Amino acid sequence: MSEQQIYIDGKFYPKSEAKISVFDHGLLYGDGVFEGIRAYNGKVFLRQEHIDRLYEGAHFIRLKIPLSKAEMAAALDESLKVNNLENGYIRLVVTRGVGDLGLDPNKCPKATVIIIAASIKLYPEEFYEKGLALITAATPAVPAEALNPRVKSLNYLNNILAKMEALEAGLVEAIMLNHMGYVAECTGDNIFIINGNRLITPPVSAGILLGCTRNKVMELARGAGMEVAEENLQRYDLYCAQECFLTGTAAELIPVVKIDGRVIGTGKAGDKTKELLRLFRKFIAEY
Ligand code: PXG
Repeated sequence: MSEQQIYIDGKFYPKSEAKISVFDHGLLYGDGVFEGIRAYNGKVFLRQEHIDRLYEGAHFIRLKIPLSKAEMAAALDESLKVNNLENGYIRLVVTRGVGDLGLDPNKCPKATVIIIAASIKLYPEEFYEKGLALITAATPAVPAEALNPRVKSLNYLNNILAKMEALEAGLVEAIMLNHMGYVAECTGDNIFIINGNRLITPPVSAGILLGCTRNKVMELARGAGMEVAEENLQRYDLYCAQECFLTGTAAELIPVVKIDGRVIGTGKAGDKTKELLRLFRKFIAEY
């Protein structure tokens, strides 16, 4: 197999030659935005949704992306093609670009655009059948007033600290609460509960990333006749929920059966959760 080809600023480089400057402010300051995107059956999944979120986040941090949205879409497609990938994972990164050793973003004349298309290591099927156990992290979510988590920025340290707590506990994900004590999201996934016919997830005002998977699952649930609500949740609501699950690009939709050592619902993947997973996988297959 030929070497993986990485897109940097309009050109493809073999992985071993794909390098950026040590003066790039993405590295020096975490100044930039990114997306994690899936490809299924040779198509970039939710391509427009990811591009729209990237450009909105870039706008918020006053970063001009040197490509039109259409050009970016074409670059994503090209990255799949060049790497002969049908199914995989695409990391799209836009940094402030090369500057000097000060914070001043005006010293960075041009943003750096990087696209890495790779194969993806899937979560074991067991997670989907048996469900995950989670803990609530002691590390709180970054307040929206500081750096709004709606921006998928290159500053993920806070989430990484919470992820370490999960790993320390032998788990793969942790729930992050906001500064009010309400549930925000997990380190790389959004969270949902189900009670009766109601699907409930924290609102954007809780300080979350508006997940592309989250939005699609809410749409599918409405289509299936469920009532969908965005409401602030306390840990109480999680502990007493009938069903719970996570959504994310990598995870797709994974049932949650234990939180902080407490059994959620029946302790098995919930029926409504399984139905939503089925609908989501059907949507992917027909995409
Ligand atoms: N919250 C956070 C903080 C995230 O980083 C999500 C929610 C889910 O959003 P999407 O749009 O993916 O439904 C994310 C996304 C990885 C990885 O490599 C993480 C994400 C996406 C892709 C890969 O761990 N996080």
